[in-house]
Amino acid sequence: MNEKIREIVVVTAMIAGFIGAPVFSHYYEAHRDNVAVAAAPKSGKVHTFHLTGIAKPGMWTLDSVEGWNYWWRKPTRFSEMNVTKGDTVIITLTSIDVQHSLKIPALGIGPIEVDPGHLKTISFVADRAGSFPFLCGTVCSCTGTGFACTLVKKHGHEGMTGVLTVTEQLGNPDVKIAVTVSEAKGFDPPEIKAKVGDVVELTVNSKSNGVGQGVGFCISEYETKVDIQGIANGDSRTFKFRADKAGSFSIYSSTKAGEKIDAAAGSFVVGPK
Ligand SMILES: [Cu+2]
Repeated sequence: MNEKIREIVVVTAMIAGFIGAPVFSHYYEAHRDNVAVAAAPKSGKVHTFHLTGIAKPGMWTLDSVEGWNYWWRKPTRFSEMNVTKGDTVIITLTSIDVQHSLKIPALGIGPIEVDPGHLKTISFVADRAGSFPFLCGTVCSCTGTGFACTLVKKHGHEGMTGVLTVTEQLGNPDVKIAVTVSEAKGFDPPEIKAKVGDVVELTVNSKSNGVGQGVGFCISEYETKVDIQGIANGDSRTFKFRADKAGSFSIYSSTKAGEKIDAAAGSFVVGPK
């Protein structure tokens, strides 16, 4: 009889352990933002993004992936962070497999490396408007044939990309402009126009991958207001800004895109009201 009770106690303890560990892990994941928010400087709204890096398929996801639910839960790719200029952005990073790192080159952020089982927090104020790519800065250094290496080699960190868009709070556009960037024609049309005070809705279509990072669109003296970077061939990106300064400004690609596009020039002419 005694033995039976002992057996029941042991089995119960084992079951409690098996259930308790994932429940605790889930509770921990759900409560970690309180810690992150408290650590951030505050200005404007606070956005918290919990990014989990996954090598297969290469992606950052907002889904709560804790290893034990990886196989039945298909994580959703996360590739767009949208915030308003002046907002505070908090990004927590975790990894479920190999080391990943987050980089936002245009803002000088990263690479912030994160190992599986660890948590890293980044916070910054989005004080520059534009559309900036983010990516995983980890380069595959696998030379072996282990499980993790096979995953990374097959799917890689290069799929772990997305765009952070920082916009100003602006109303309906006064003028809509579309520009196509290509090797053959540079910026087409080469001259775009607005009037002082106009809210400009700009759509940039890319017809080139440049030197692998896509093309960019930036206006001199408007660098902190409109800077659209890393637009891949075939993609287009729409961005709004206010033309608050009169004059003639040059247009250039803020993403290094090879000789022809780097040398291409356009102009943005802002006339009086
Ligand atoms: Cu990675």
